[in-house]
Amino acid sequence: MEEKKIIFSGIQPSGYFTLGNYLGAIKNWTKLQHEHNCIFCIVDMHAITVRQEPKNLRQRTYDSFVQLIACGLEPEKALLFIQSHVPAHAELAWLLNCYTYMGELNRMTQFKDKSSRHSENINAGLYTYPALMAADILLYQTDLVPVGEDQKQHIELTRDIAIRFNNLYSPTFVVPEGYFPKAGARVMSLQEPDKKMSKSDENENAYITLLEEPSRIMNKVKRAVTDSENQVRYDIKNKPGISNLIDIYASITGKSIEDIEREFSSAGYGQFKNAVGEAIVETLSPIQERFKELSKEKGYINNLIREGAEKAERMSYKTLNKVMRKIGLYQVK
Ligand code: AQP
Repeated sequence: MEEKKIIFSGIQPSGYFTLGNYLGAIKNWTKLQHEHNCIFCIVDMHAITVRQEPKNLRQRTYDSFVQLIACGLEPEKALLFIQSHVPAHAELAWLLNCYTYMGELNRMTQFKDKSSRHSENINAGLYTYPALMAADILLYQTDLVPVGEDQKQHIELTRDIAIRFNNLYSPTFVVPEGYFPKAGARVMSLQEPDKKMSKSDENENAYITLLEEPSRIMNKVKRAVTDSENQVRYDIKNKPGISNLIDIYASITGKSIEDIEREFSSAGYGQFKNAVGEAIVETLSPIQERFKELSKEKGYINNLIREGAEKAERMSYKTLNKVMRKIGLYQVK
């Protein structure tokens, strides 16, 4: 029998989860939890690399946990926890910082992108974000990291750090691989379709959140930037807006791009956008219902949060102790 793989992935509570987060990450996680040993983490320490309002961050972190369960993650199957509750993440991140080169960090496009968007706060945490991400992944001896394509570069760096450490000392970390979904890997902004959809975009019309009301969803899709051809045809280079909507529709319905083009060959953009909007609403409605019910159960949710952290702590300290020993940090036996 094939051995179960260890899967790790994280998500930031830096805003409310978007359709991009769902199609690129969470939806996949709900499938993977049945086949593998899955660990999913709300990475609040990553979120503070950009200034957050404390009250909002606190609420969003709780809501993020509830949303993951509402989306179908089962705490009996997958380990769910909040990053800052497990100190080994910060501890290993410091150690790995000493094995990560500035030249490597300088090349990270997410750093370039976020530092240009937050020029008033280009902090060291934003710069060393990939070392914390490497720590998140390597602590659990992860085999696979399911992420959207935007994270490819960070996964490569995590692999390089793991290989470097293993070569310097002796095999310590499993060298993880990225695992990218075929559909939904890169959901683009509805307003600037050459940029990815982001939960922290200043323009609210650029993204759809999982908790958004149906009428707002329909409106946002209607307003999505397209082109003047009025022909539902996939062409990322010349028709990025409509191609993005086709991608979203394909990812939700499971239909192929060719089938969608055929189905809407005589329809205009208005009719197609209507179908896309309705498909999104239909997918999100049951999630919203469950979210409403679950968020009232604060005692139950807080217990799950506590249990997740305890389990993650036990697992992560095994790796952390090994790393400290290999580096030569003095330990009392
Ligand atoms: N637009 C996207 N399309 C597909 N996948 C996406 N992901 C994010 N945006 C898209 C995937 O969602 C997971 C969690 O991402 P994250 O919250 O850790 O950080 P992020 O990638 O920086 O997401 P956002 O929404 O863009 O957050 P902000 O605005 O705070 O930077 C990852 O697997 C990611 O690939």
